[in-house]
Amino acid sequence: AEVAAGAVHVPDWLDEARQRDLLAACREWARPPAGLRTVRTPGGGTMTARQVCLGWHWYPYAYTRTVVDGDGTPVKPFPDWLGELGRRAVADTLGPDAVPDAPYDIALINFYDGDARMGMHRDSDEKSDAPVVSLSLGDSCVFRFGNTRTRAKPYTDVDLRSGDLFVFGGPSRLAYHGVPRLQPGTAPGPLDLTGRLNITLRVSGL
Ligand code: MD5
Ligand code: FE
Repeated sequence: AEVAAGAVHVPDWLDEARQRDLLAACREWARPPAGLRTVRTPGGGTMTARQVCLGWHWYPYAYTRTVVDGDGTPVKPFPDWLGELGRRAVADTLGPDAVPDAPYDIALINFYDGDARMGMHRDSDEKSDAPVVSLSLGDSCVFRFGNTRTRAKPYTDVDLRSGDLFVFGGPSRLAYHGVPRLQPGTAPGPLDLTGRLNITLRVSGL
Protein backbone atom coordinates (compact mmCIF):
# COMPACT_ATOMS: atom_id res chain seq x y z
CA ALA A 1 0.00 0.00 0.00
CA GLU A 2 1.29 3.48 -0.88
CA VAL A 3 0.77 5.54 2.30
CA ALA A 4 2.10 8.73 0.67
CA ALA A 5 4.17 9.55 -2.42
CA GLY A 6 7.25 7.32 -2.24
CA ALA A 7 6.17 5.66 1.04
CA VAL A 8 5.16 2.03 0.46
CA HIS A 9 4.13 -0.52 3.11
CA VAL A 10 4.25 -4.23 2.23
CA PRO A 11 2.84 -6.47 4.98
CA ASP A 12 4.51 -9.89 5.31
CA TRP A 13 7.34 -9.18 2.87
CA LEU A 14 9.64 -11.50 4.84
CA ASP A 15 8.44 -15.08 5.21
CA GLU A 16 8.86 -16.87 8.52
CA ALA A 17 12.18 -18.50 7.59
CA ARG A 18 13.70 -15.15 6.54
CA GLN A 19 12.43 -13.49 9.71
CA ARG A 20 14.09 -16.22 11.75
CA ASP A 21 17.39 -15.84 9.85
CA LEU A 22 17.36 -12.05 10.17
CA LEU A 23 16.61 -12.27 13.90
CA ALA A 24 19.50 -14.71 14.37
CA ALA A 25 21.81 -12.27 12.56
CA CYS A 26 20.58 -9.38 14.75
CA ARG A 27 21.32 -11.40 17.88
CA GLU A 28 24.92 -11.84 16.72
CA TRP A 29 25.30 -8.15 15.83
CA ALA A 30 23.91 -7.17 19.23
CA ARG A 31 26.84 -8.82 21.03
CA PRO A 32 29.86 -6.80 22.11
CA PRO A 33 32.17 -5.34 20.95
CA ALA A 34 30.26 -2.58 19.12
CA GLY A 35 27.02 -4.26 20.23
CA LEU A 36 23.63 -3.01 21.39
CA ARG A 37 23.89 0.31 23.21
CA THR A 38 21.81 3.02 24.80
CA VAL A 39 21.82 6.26 22.81
CA ARG A 40 22.10 9.56 24.65
CA THR A 41 21.08 12.79 22.95
CA PRO A 42 23.10 16.02 23.29
CA GLY A 43 20.25 17.58 25.25
CA GLY A 44 20.74 15.02 28.05
CA GLY A 45 17.92 12.71 26.97
CA THR A 46 18.08 8.93 26.63
CA MET A 47 16.50 7.06 23.76
CA THR A 48 14.29 4.24 24.98
CA ALA A 49 14.96 2.06 21.94
CA ARG A 50 18.47 0.57 22.12
CA GLN A 51 20.54 0.38 18.94
CA VAL A 52 23.32 -1.39 17.10
CA CYS A 53 24.82 -0.10 13.85
CA LEU A 54 26.53 -1.80 10.88
CA GLY A 55 28.80 -0.08 8.35
CA TRP A 56 28.62 3.37 9.89
CA HIS A 57 27.90 4.23 13.52
CA TRP A 58 25.11 6.73 14.12
CA TYR A 59 25.26 9.01 17.11
CA PRO A 60 23.14 12.10 17.50
CA TYR A 61 23.57 13.58 14.91
CA ALA A 62 26.36 12.25 12.68
CA TYR A 63 28.04 9.08 11.36
CA THR A 64 31.45 7.71 12.39
CA ARG A 65 33.46 4.50 11.82
CA THR A 66 33.87 3.77 15.52
CA VAL A 67 31.46 3.60 18.43
CA VAL A 68 32.45 7.04 19.73
CA ASP A 69 29.64 7.15 22.29
CA GLY A 70 30.03 3.52 23.41
CA ASP A 71 32.98 1.12 23.70
CA GLY A 72 35.08 2.99 21.11
CA THR A 73 35.59 -0.09 18.94
CA PRO A 74 35.24 -0.22 15.12
CA VAL A 75 31.68 -0.51 13.85
CA LYS A 76 30.76 -3.97 12.56
CA PRO A 77 30.86 -4.43 8.77
CA PHE A 78 27.75 -4.05 6.63
CA PRO A 79 27.32 -7.40 4.81
CA ASP A 80 26.74 -7.53 1.03
CA TRP A 81 23.68 -9.78 1.41
CA LEU A 82 21.96 -7.08 3.46
CA GLY A 83 22.59 -4.52 0.73
CA GLU A 84 21.12 -6.91 -1.83
CA LEU A 85 18.03 -7.29 0.36
CA GLY A 86 17.72 -3.47 0.43
CA ARG A 87 17.97 -3.16 -3.35
CA ARG A 88 15.36 -5.89 -3.82
CA ALA A 89 13.07 -4.08 -1.36
CA VAL A 90 13.31 -0.84 -3.36
CA ALA A 91 12.81 -2.60 -6.70
CA ASP A 92 9.72 -4.43 -5.35
CA THR A 93 8.10 -1.24 -4.03
CA LEU A 94 9.26 1.78 -6.04
CA GLY A 95 10.45 -0.04 -9.16
CA PRO A 96 13.88 -0.83 -10.63
CA ASP A 97 14.55 2.81 -11.60
CA ALA A 98 14.39 3.83 -7.93
CA VAL A 99 17.22 1.49 -6.88
CA PRO A 100 20.13 3.76 -5.98
CA ASP A 101 23.45 3.58 -7.85
CA ALA A 102 25.38 3.80 -4.59
CA PRO A 103 25.38 0.67 -2.44
CA TYR A 104 23.46 0.43 0.82
CA ASP A 105 26.17 0.77 3.47
CA ILE A 106 24.42 1.52 6.79
CA ALA A 107 22.11 -0.61 8.92
CA LEU A 108 20.60 0.85 12.08
CA ILE A 109 18.94 -1.82 14.19
CA ASN A 110 16.60 -0.55 16.90
CA PHE A 111 15.41 -2.80 19.70
CA TYR A 112 12.19 -1.82 21.48
CA ASP A 113 10.99 -3.50 24.64
CA GLY A 114 8.75 -2.54 27.55
CA ASP A 115 7.65 1.06 27.12
CA ALA A 116 10.24 1.91 24.45
CA ARG A 117 9.09 4.47 21.89
CA MET A 118 10.55 6.81 19.31
CA GLY A 119 9.54 10.46 19.17
CA MET A 120 8.67 12.21 15.93
CA HIS A 121 11.82 13.10 13.97
CA ARG A 122 13.29 13.26 10.49
CA ASP A 123 16.28 11.24 9.26
CA SER A 124 18.54 13.86 7.71
CA ASP A 125 22.07 12.75 8.70
CA GLU A 126 22.63 10.76 5.49
CA LYS A 127 24.23 12.65 2.60
CA SER A 128 22.18 10.74 0.03
CA ASP A 129 18.53 10.90 -0.96
CA ALA A 130 18.36 7.12 -1.56
CA PRO A 131 15.22 5.48 -0.13
CA VAL A 132 15.36 4.14 3.44
CA VAL A 133 14.31 0.49 3.76
CA SER A 134 12.67 -0.57 7.05
CA LEU A 135 12.08 -4.17 8.17
CA SER A 136 10.18 -5.10 11.32
CA LEU A 137 10.50 -8.23 13.50
CA GLY A 138 8.72 -9.34 16.67
CA ASP A 139 5.98 -7.37 18.39
CA SER A 140 3.74 -5.11 16.31
CA CYS A 141 3.89 -1.37 16.83
CA VAL A 142 2.01 1.74 15.90
CA PHE A 143 4.15 3.58 13.36
CA ARG A 144 3.27 7.25 12.87
CA PHE A 145 3.98 8.57 9.39
CA GLY A 146 3.78 12.34 9.33
CA ASN A 147 4.46 15.16 6.91
CA THR A 148 7.58 17.04 5.86
CA ARG A 149 6.80 20.32 7.64
CA THR A 150 5.91 19.62 11.26
CA ARG A 151 5.98 16.92 13.97
CA ALA A 152 2.28 17.55 14.49
CA LYS A 153 -0.75 16.54 12.43
CA PRO A 154 -1.52 15.59 9.76
CA TYR A 155 -0.14 12.08 10.22
CA THR A 156 -1.24 8.52 9.49
CA ASP A 157 -0.89 5.68 12.01
CA VAL A 158 0.01 2.32 10.51
CA ASP A 159 0.38 -1.01 12.33
CA LEU A 160 3.77 -2.53 11.54
CA ARG A 161 3.94 -6.27 12.15
CA SER A 162 6.68 -8.87 12.11
CA GLY A 163 7.86 -9.41 8.54
CA ASP A 164 6.60 -6.07 7.21
CA LEU A 165 8.60 -3.92 4.80
CA PHE A 166 8.29 -0.14 4.60
CA VAL A 167 10.23 1.89 2.03
CA PHE A 168 10.58 5.67 2.30
CA GLY A 169 11.69 7.31 -0.92
CA GLY A 170 11.11 10.46 -2.95
CA PRO A 171 9.16 13.14 -1.10
CA SER A 172 8.67 10.81 1.91
CA ARG A 173 12.39 10.44 2.59
CA LEU A 174 12.34 13.51 4.84
CA ALA A 175 8.92 13.09 6.43
CA TYR A 176 8.55 13.21 10.21
CA HIS A 177 7.87 9.80 11.74
CA GLY A 178 7.94 7.96 15.05
CA VAL A 179 6.82 4.93 17.03
CA PRO A 180 4.29 6.03 19.68
CA ARG A 181 3.80 2.53 21.12
CA LEU A 182 4.34 -1.20 20.92
CA GLN A 183 1.68 -3.87 21.06
CA PRO A 184 3.25 -6.25 23.58
CA GLY A 185 2.78 -9.98 23.14
CA THR A 186 1.97 -9.78 19.41
CA ALA A 187 5.21 -11.32 18.08
CA PRO A 188 4.68 -14.54 16.10
CA GLY A 189 5.23 -17.51 18.42
CA PRO A 190 7.90 -19.30 16.35
CA LEU A 191 10.15 -16.22 16.42
CA ASP A 192 10.71 -16.34 20.20
CA LEU A 193 11.23 -12.58 20.52
CA THR A 194 9.94 -10.38 23.33
CA GLY A 195 9.85 -6.82 22.00
CA ARG A 196 10.39 -5.41 18.53
CA LEU A 197 13.36 -5.08 16.22
CA ASN A 198 13.48 -2.61 13.36
CA ILE A 199 16.26 -2.78 10.78
CA THR A 200 16.74 0.25 8.54
CA LEU A 201 19.02 0.12 5.50
CA ARG A 202 20.46 3.41 4.27
CA VAL A 203 22.96 4.87 1.84
CA SER A 204 25.44 7.10 3.69
CA GLY A 205 26.58 9.19 0.72
CA LEU A 206 29.93 9.32 2.58
C1 MD5 B 1 11.68 2.25 13.62
N1 MD5 B 1 13.29 3.83 12.82
O1 MD5 B 1 10.62 1.65 13.52
C2 MD5 B 1 11.93 3.38 12.66
C3 MD5 B 1 11.70 2.88 11.28
C4 MD5 B 1 15.05 5.47 12.83
C5 MD5 B 1 13.61 5.12 12.76
O2 MD5 B 1 12.81 6.00 12.60
O3 MD5 B 1 15.38 6.61 12.53
O4 MD5 B 1 15.87 4.58 13.13
S1 MD5 B 1 12.48 3.82 9.96
C6 MD5 B 1 11.32 4.97 9.53
C7 MD5 B 1 11.66 6.02 8.50
C8 MD5 B 1 12.91 6.23 7.95
C9 MD5 B 1 13.09 7.24 6.99
C10 MD5 B 1 12.04 8.04 6.59
C11 MD5 B 1 10.81 7.80 7.18
C12 MD5 B 1 10.61 6.82 8.12
N2 MD5 B 1 9.70 8.56 6.82
O5 MD5 B 1 9.80 9.40 5.91
O6 MD5 B 1 8.64 8.39 7.45
O7 MD5 B 1 12.55 2.00 14.49
FE1 FE C 1 13.80 7.65 11.70
